[in-house]
Amino acid sequence: MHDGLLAAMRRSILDGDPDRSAALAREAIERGLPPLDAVRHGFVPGLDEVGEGFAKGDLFLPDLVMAGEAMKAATAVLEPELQKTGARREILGRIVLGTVRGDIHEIGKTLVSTMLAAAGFEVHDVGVDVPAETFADRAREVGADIVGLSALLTTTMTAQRDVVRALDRDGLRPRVKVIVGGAPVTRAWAEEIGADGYGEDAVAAVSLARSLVGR
Ligand code: B1M
Repeated sequence: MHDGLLAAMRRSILDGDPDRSAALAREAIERGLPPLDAVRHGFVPGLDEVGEGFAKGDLFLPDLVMAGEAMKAATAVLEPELQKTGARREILGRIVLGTVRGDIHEIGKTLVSTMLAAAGFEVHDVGVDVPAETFADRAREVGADIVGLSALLTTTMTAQRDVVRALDRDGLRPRVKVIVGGAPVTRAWAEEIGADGYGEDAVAAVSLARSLVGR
């Protein structure tokens, strides 16, 4: 039913066209396409294709940058709708969430942040390229139940372990739980570094966070 729209969304990312992707996001809302479907089945396939092209050497850094800009423009339009999907006032728990040091990928992290907030968590988004100590300091400051760590590069995954160690060193664990995610991250990696869970995507991250706070 929305095949044409989803294909146009994918195309807008491949073209790196933020005006078009934002317009298509608005069209999705008007036509009643669930915002998470627009992200998952419309825009993300475009990003995946750009990522594959980049890995093969068919596309270059500017293509990656423009695809990222187009994705950000679309998610900025969809974010308020994503928040509405589970709007509730009761706070399920406090989460400090960010992308680890050395890594500036923000789109997946921000999506996870939005979905957690929509589910009822108080989310303290500390941004991207965040040092381990900042996660620990912020977790102490806000009385976090969970620290969430995103990493998109095989070279920055190890920084997730640095955060687990920083939390251990500061005596915040095991009270503060750690969840990890991002394209190269696996359940086995989460276990290896002593994290409390791995979320494959934003929806899985929400179920995981709920189970860790007993909700
Ligand atoms: Co980058 N990049 N990038 N990039 N980039 C990847 C990740 C890559 C796979 C592309 C490729 O080569 N195929 C590759 C990594 C290879 C590797 O290490 N395995 C790569 C590379 C190499 C690089 C650079 C090194 C390129 C260079 O400079 N030569 C560079 C690194 C910069 C740095 O961080 N230091 C770089 C830069 C960039 C841009 C800045 C240009 C841009 C990001 C723009 C931005 O974020 N503002 C960018 C982009 C857009 C990508 C791709 C194409 C798309 C990433 C994305 O946003 N996906 C990506 C290829 C790809 O993933 N297909 C690629 C959509 C998003 C919704 O998915 O982020 O996976 P994702 O998040 C998902 C899940 O992973 C999960 O839930 C999210 C929603 O479902 N999740 C969690 C994420 N975090 C979670 C946390 C959780 C739980 C679940 O709990 C806490």
